[in-house]
Amino acid sequence: RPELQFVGDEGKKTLWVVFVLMVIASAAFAALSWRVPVNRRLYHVITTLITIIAALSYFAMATGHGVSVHTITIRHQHDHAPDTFTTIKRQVFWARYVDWTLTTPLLLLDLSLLAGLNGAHILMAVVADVIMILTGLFAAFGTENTPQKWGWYTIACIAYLVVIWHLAVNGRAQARAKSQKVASFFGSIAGFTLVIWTAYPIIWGIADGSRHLSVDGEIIAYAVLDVLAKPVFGTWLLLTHANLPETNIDL
Ligand code: RET
Repeated sequence: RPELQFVGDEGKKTLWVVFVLMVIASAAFAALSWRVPVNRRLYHVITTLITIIAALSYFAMATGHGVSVHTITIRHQHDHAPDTFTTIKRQVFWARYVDWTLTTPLLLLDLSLLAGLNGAHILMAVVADVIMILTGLFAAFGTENTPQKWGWYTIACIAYLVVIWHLAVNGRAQARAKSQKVASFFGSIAGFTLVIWTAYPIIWGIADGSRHLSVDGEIIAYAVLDVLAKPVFGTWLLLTHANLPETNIDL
């Protein structure tokens, strides 16, 4: 009989709560955009899209979509007896990867515009970011405990380092060239982002990767990170931007 690793009541409730928070954040960010002229709304538009996409993904997950069940067979070798096998069936929420493929580039765009990164650096950071998420998806769909799975994970981590390099090194230098105030705000919000984003591969390793964390535990851990990375990040960015004319982007 397979061991079942499925979402429980706690997990379902969490998915609905985050869905509601993402809807509220989207409405609040849209409302904030009406307080500035249309040509000053770029950060508002990007940030609102981020929480709208997250709301859609959470709605899918809360209603039981965007998830598939993976069967993992683990082989146990014994010295003086034939091998035995145990089977795990675990839900994998692939809707997250659809969300992340779209929202992490948008989050990077927010940070890149804030720093004043040039087009080539933005493009390279975004491409590395998409590679990170899609190779992470390949890793999540490696249903056996095979080396390939952790190979994909390693490639995703390298892509993540490329993203960090573009934002941390080039982003910081560009922000400094803009003004001291922009540099200090970029340092704070990019530092916050770095800490939150780095928690994702750690949770992935404990949950999707090695299955030490239950499906509900995984949902709750990602829920906390998602709220920090999107609504909290967005509120901080938009409110600070309102008082920092050097961050204006004219469209
Ligand atoms: C994966 C697994 C493979 C290794 C790495 C990962 C990184 C994921 C990140 C996700 C960030 C998500 C955000 C969502 C917004 O709410 C794909 C988990 C490095 C950094 C910010």
